[in-house]
Amino acid sequence: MSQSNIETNRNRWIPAVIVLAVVVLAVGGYLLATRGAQLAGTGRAAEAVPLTTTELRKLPALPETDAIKPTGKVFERTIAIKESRQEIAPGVTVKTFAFDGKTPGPLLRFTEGDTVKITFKNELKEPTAIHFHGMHLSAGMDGVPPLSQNPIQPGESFTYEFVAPHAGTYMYHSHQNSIEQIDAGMYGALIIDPQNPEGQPKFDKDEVWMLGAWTGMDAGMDMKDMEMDHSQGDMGYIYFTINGKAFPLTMNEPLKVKKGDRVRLRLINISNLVHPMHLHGHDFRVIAKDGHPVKDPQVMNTITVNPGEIYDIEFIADNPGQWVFHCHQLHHTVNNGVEPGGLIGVITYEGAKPFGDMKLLDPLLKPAAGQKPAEHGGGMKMEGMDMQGMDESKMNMRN
Ligand SMILES: [Cu+2]
Repeated sequence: MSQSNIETNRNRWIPAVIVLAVVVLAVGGYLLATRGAQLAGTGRAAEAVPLTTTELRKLPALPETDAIKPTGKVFERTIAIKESRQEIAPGVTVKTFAFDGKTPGPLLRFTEGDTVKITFKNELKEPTAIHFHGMHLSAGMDGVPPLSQNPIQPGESFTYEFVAPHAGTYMYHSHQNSIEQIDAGMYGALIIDPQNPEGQPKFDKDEVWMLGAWTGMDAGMDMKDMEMDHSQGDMGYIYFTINGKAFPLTMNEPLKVKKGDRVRLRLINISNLVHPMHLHGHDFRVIAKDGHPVKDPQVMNTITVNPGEIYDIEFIADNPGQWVFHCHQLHHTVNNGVEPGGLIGVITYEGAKPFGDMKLLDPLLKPAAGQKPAEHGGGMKMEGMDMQGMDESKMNMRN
């Protein structure tokens, strides 16, 4: 084909392209105009729709406590620390070290100025000590052997006694052989309520989510002698729990709300991992960190909770349905490598139905009988990995 023929052909095409463009614009314009008329007909085009966060941003910050008077009331509690067993993920039951047999342990809740006496009975085969995380106590009550006390020996008890300091969300946990005892489940939440109700907001819901991580091993196993497969987990952690349960077990205890509820959720990270917690369908405000009110609460929908950090968040339940609030470190939303699992909490509105078929979760709820936790989906997942050029004999999947 000569150069002039190409030019001629191109010239023939130009009018056709112009006609096509005009047709596309005309049809598109007609559709937009029709849609606009439909919206105008319902009045929706003219109406300004308020942001969902408008009401949330109007709420005042939590008041600060300046001084605390002793109330004269006594809060007394005895808690046994003992070996127990807990199902942390469907079909995965591990030996735990637990407060009164459960992880997390009982929620301890009292008021600023109360005289508090908490006795821990050590029924384990090893020494322990309990630390009240974030609370200003006298040094002898801090639970850190040997700086603040001698370890509580097996069969012995120790009573921590103090006047409850300022209001907030806290936790208690082992501070002896911590990595092993905390990983075995030795932790619980603690709430101190303000003694002066003036200016305190009223919440329709007030709940605690304690974030934990598990190796899937029984408590008390000597890790050094174990041949552990760390390939899938994060630092050897392969199960991730909210209040001691991984998704889909978390669905048995969802955060239940009604439309219009003002919800306070206290997030406590006792795991050794960072969890960016992301809420669907709502924004929230951080109203307190580590037991201290935040002066100008920030509206957001993802909060990164570091190990040992505690955030109180609030949101208005203004979007009915069933929603997830999950860690966005997606290695933490699995049960031993199988998704979905782990740190997925569920918020469910009264009367709300799921839009999909919940039977899809059935396979996750019924792991094969006789499977040991370490065998669940074990080994390295290779899908999506480009193995070309890799010398398999040099790959060390175990450490
Ligand atoms: Cu996480």
